[in-house]
Amino acid sequence: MTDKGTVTHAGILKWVDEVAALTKPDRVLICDGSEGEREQIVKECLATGELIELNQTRMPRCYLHRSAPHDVARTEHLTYVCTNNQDDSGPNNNWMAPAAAKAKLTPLFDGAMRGRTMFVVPFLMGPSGSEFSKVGVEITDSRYVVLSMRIMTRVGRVALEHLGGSDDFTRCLHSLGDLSPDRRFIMHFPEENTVWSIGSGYGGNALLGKKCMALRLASWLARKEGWLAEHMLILGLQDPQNKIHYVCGAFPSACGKTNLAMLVPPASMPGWKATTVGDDIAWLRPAPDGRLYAVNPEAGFFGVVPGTSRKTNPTAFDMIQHDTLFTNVALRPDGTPWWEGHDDPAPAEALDWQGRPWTPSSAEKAAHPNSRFTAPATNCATLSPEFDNPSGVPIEAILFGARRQRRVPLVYEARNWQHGTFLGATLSSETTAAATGKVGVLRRDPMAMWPFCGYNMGDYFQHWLDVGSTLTRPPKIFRVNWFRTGDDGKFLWPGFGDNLRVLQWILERCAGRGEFTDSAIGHLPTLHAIDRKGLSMTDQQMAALLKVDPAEWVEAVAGQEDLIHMFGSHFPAALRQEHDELARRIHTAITPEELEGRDSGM
Ligand code: GTP
Ligand code: SPV
Ligand code: MN
Repeated sequence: MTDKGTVTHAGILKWVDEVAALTKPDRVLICDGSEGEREQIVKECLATGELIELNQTRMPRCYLHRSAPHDVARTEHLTYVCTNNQDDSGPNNNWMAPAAAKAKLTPLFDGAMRGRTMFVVPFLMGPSGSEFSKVGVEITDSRYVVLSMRIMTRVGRVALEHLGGSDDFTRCLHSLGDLSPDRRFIMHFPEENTVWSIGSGYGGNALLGKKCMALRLASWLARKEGWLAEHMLILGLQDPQNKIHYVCGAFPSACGKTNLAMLVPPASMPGWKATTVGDDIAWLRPAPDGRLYAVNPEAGFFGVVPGTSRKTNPTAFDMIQHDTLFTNVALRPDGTPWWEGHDDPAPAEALDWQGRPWTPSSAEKAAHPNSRFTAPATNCATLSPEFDNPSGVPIEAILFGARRQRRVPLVYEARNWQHGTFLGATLSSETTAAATGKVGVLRRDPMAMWPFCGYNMGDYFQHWLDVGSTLTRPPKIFRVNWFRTGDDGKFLWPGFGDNLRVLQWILERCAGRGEFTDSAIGHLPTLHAIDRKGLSMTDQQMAALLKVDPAEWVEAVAGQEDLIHMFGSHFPAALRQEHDELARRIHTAITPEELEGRDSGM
């Protein structure tokens, strides 16, 4: 039985019929995005156990979803970019020939939706009426995915109207399959504007508008069309003179994008106001005025829950008190959620993320470290008035940030766009729980896009250089690190709202002010350039945060050779020059004795 709703688009209907013939669902429902539809799907989820109702008096329309225990994060080793020519996907992606990938997955999709409903979700990435925006249609057998897509994207009529009679929509096919990691694949076909994902219900694997379409496929398209699809937050900052500035920041997964996007200025910085445009993805286009403009293609926030509190991120904390889906958090007896880093102390008893009894003496964490909230952007109190602006916002600065306990200073500035591209290309970060695998291991993550670039990253670096050369007023580029630690293992920088102090220096630099020294690695703030008013931080502590130890950087330079070799002839000559220049400056700054006994590293 097919309920076509109001859809008349022949291309969509034809594809729906083809998928239904393969997956053999009991029922097909084409979603319209209405409130009644949401209520109906929630009701079904409560009946099947896909959702648990949270305390509706205190947290209206909030629900808890518990995933399968082995389906809690992105699985990068099961994620493929399937291009006809392997070189096009690059050493940064797993590759399979498109025909081989389809031959592998077709039997897995065959009959996969038997006994289930097949939902068809037309969605729009980007503001309605924007030349940036793209339409996708996700077919899924997961109600949780439908409810999440309704929050994370603009669903229903708005998407169909944007599409009109065009056949230019991304075909996003998703099934939970049997949820076994042995039969889990996330396959991208950039040459066919198509994604096939089976075996996972987790965010980045299953909400196909997000990482699959808005980053991997969009980055491929962006290269063809002369723009950039990036893993970036977009933040508006109103200074005490009431001038509004926009900055973007690329930080790897679980490295602070959502928190920076919702920054609350410290009390000692009156007159500053922060607004949120996006927390995870930015589509950036050169405009006729020579500047780079950004839109957030998403309509909601899929954020890391642990560590979210009234102290660290009050905006997010308030936002998730209503209309929010929680995934894999703990449940208190009063029907409210709890997690590590919550303002409330650990409850005497609770159910952990898998629904097992938990007490503070339990060995395991109550909430999964990658537990998530899914909340609509319109519930964010700091949402920028420009959020829906079809032209986007002009970007003054781009930040590359990562989790680095050692070596990397709090902030430094690239000398120009080419040097900034080099800083992005050589980014590396300690791994987090957002992807399966070991946590805390240093790995390369150029531009925070390693898991998300849908083509050869050597070509991607060149594309960055090419886009920069079209800009007459390019953003300034900075590297930041909130996560440097002292000898005691504690963070040296307070982070969160106090990151505005660093942003203030960044905006000063954009205006041609702000004190700096030209260090071997780039422009470094002088000891007093970053405002510490209201912070109890000594000169020694600030010096430790800003320290550039040439001996430590020798290791970094040596490690970059691996990156350069990995991309062979695809690695841009201009970035190799930047590498040589860094090596030259570092070696000038170091004594021969210091050079001995150093290994290569990142
Ligand atoms: P994804 O959604 O995975 O892309 O992550 P994200 O980059 O948006 O990271 P998020 O802002 O959710 O932060 C991840 C974790 O880092 C949370 O536990 C935060 O509390 C913590 N965090 C964020 N900003 C800071 C900071 O400035 N300092 C410190 N010490 N921790 C931070
Ligand atoms: C990330 O891992 O960078 C996320 C979460 O933003 S997911 O959408 O699952 O990729
Ligand atoms: Mn992310």
